[in-house]
Parts: sequence; C-alpha cells; structure tokens
Amino acid sequence: MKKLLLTGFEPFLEFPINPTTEIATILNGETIGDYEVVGEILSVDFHKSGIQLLELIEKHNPDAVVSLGLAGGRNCITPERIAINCNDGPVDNNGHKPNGEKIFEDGPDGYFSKLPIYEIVSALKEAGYPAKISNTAGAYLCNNVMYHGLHYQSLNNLDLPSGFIHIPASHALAIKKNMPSWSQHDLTEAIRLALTCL
Ligand code: PCA
Repeated sequence: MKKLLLTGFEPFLEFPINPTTEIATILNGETIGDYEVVGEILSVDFHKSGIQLLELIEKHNPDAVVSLGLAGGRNCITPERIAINCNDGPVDNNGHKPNGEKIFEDGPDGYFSKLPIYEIVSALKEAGYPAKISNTAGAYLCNNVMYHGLHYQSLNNLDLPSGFIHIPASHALAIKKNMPSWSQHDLTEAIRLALTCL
C-alpha cells in the first residue's frame, strides 16, 4: 500500500480553531484510493514548520504529500498552484515577524504544485463542493511549507504528487470570528474526495 503524508496546522493568529487539525487527525490511518493516510500536525513557526515537514517526509517516506491550511475568509476549497520563495506576513506563533526574506537563499523564485489541481477542482464541483484553483498561497506559513516540500523534491530528484490545499473556516471557527464557513463534516468529506484524485 502506498503512503500519503497529510499535514494540518495548529491554530494561529486570530483563529483559535484550525479546521485542518481535525481533518489530518480524522483521516490519519484511513485508506483513500491507493494510499494509506498518515496525518500529522505542523506548528505555525517560520523556524520550525518547514523543517517539521521535511523530517516527516524522511520519517514516513511517503509516496505523496498533501498539506492543508486554513484560509480564513475564503469561501471554497482552493488547491494552490504555486509556492514562492518568500517569507512575509504577520508574526508567527513564536513571535517572529518575517520581512520578505527568501526561504532558501539559492532556491528558485517559485515551484508549481505537483498535485492534479484541475482534477481536484472538477471532482469537488461535481460532488457539489465549491472549489477553484488559487494562484497565491500568500507568503505566510502555508506558502513556506509548500515551498519546503517542493524544494526538497527538486533537490532529491523526486517526482511525487505533492502540494497544498487551502480550506475555508469551519462553522465552529466562524461562531468565534465572523467569516464564510463550511461544516467541519463537509470540509473533511471534501478533502477525502480531493485525495481520491491522486
Ligand atoms: N493557514 C496559514 C498558516 C497556517 C494555516 O492553517 C496560512 O495560510 O499561511
């Protein structure tokens, strides 16, 4: 059986709940398509998150890597097209504030996702879940982790399905901070379906 590393994030900034934590926890151990899912949770920390992802890749030796992040304010599931070599945005959970620095001094400007993002969007829409490709993952930890995963593949001549999917808030989070939201159940179902496209 092939192995799929699925990561979620811990809560951060003004979001006291991160619905990706629950998805990675619930899907951990499930078989989806050809893959057994290994769910793990990453920190929101510019000095740690990327290294955590690479350590998890070395530990689990997965055949596919999908990272999930909350995009508070978005109203649909958005597979990301590209990761950029830049750290920027507000403070992380450890108080570090980036300022537009490169993630890897000698890395390329960007990497395209290695996930079947068009198939994922079509499958989700066909099943009744709003979805569209996003052309920016921002420059905060989600972009950072996506870049780390794709840079690692490039350095190691790997060609695994690998990339990032942003999701909207859950209702539980929207009750605490008003924003567009989905039920946690639908978020989890939509990601389960997205993973069948790999
Ligand atoms: N979303 C943030 C980081 C953690 C998360 O779930 C982002 O979009 O960068």
